[in-house]
Amino acid sequence: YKNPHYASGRTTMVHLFEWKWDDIAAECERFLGPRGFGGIQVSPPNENLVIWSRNRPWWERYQPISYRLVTRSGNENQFSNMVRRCNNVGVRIYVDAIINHMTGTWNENVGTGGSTANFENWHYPAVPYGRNDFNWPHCVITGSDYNCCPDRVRNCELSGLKDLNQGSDYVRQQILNYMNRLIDMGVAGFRIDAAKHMWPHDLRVIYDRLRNLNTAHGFPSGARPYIYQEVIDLGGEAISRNEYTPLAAVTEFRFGLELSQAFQRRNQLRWLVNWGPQWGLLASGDALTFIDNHDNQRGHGAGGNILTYKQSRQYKGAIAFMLAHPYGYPQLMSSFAFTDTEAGPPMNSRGDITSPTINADNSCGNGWICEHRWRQIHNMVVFRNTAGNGALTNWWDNGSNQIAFCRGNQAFIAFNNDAWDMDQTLQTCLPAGTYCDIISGARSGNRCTGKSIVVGSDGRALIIHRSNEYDMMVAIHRGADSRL
Ligand code: ARE
Ligand code: CA
Repeated sequence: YKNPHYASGRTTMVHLFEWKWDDIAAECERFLGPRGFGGIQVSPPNENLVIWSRNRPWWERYQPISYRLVTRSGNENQFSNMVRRCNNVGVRIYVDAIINHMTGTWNENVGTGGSTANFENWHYPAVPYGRNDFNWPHCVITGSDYNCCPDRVRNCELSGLKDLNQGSDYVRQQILNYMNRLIDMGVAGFRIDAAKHMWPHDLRVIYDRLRNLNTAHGFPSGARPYIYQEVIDLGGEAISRNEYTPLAAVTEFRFGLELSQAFQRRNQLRWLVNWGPQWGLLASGDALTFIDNHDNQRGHGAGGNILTYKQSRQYKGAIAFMLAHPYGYPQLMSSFAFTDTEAGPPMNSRGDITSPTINADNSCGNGWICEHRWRQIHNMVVFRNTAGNGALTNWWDNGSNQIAFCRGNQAFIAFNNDAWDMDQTLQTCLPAGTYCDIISGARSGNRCTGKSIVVGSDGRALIIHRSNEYDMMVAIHRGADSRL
């Protein structure tokens, strides 16, 4: 369950938060496929409670009312169409699966597909679930439970959301019907929402009864879904991420926290020389890595001082480090703009999500940030694909916030997060030639639209990087996108 089954040569997924299925299909064909993205995490595709009393917040999608595939992102046809079109251009789909709970009690009770529920009786007729399918006696998780009481974290309600009993064979079967239907449609795996709130032995039973990936969508025969479990473990709680790594991959929340610190100069970049398990991170193959996610970018979930699109210079630095460094399986965040942390995606007065527009410079409009379309970010996806399994070599640092390293004989990157200029001749590991920096620009025909870097026959290059430049890094690699 730890292999994302990316198409060959691809390495990176993006969370297209709250995007519509038709827009995602188009984005696969016009941008993500051609530019080497490996996959997409989509918002939960199953029916959720409509919450007009809070003006359709983003978090209504974490309140399931049934497993019918009808949401503001689209219907079942649109979903399966998207999966097919994305797979056709080499981009995999990963579903955010909410299987810990159903919607909490609320003053509204109609779902995005028209289903209703009788909350007081734990009755969800569109599944159907009834009283016996939930954990008893009824209880609600409190903050201190995370420190003392694993059984309460697993068997009580997370923020009042009705807590399903995954020990029940009937409940397991409903969950499996939902997930297996998605596998048949061609999805490549799942994010398991709130995995910490479910017993590892129950999850194991569910994972082991999932079907193999659909070979008609280009997966090898016998391929198991990629599963990354949302377990927030910043250390010191009663439940450890290590209880979940024997099952499948885990979201590594310490990764974005530490890099956010370092790129905000709360820690020197030179200490990243041994980035990985020596920092207390999971084994590389177990870790789904990211800087920000849809929760902590707005102060939900793990919190912490997390970099987001709002501090773009430092954010791009942290993302570039994530993508340049061999550790982990990276996921990019692609956001809609927000100031109100509860606000949902751009929508019209009927509550329909409005699509991103695409500007001439490739950026998005209409309220969508599309970090994945920022040149500094999508060019680094190509950098990572080019670096492949190449080892990290030629580490250099100035004893402060200037660092540089190579990946195999394929790629080289240098960062200057100091308040003074960088002026160094560095060993690059690349063949002699002129390379276009893929951060300040790109290669265009026989010239570079940004900086160019000359590598000598000894593999060394003069790297001059001012502290006041627009971005804090330069990156070059073999391959047509960078080498002249
Ligand atoms: C909303 C309202 C609540 C209301 C509830 C029920 O905000 O006030 O009581 O609905 O009506 C998201 C939002 C929630 C929202 C929920 C349902 O973040 O605010 O509740 O949707 O609409 C814990 C979990 C972790 C979870 C985070 C948010 O362990 O799994 O809390 N993250 C996932 C998703 C969220 C989603 C849910 C789960 C629910 O990514 O987007 O919630 O499906 C310590 C612990 C962490 C704990 C954290 C916060 O750090 O280590 O484990 O995270 O505190 O409590
Ligand atoms: Ca639970």
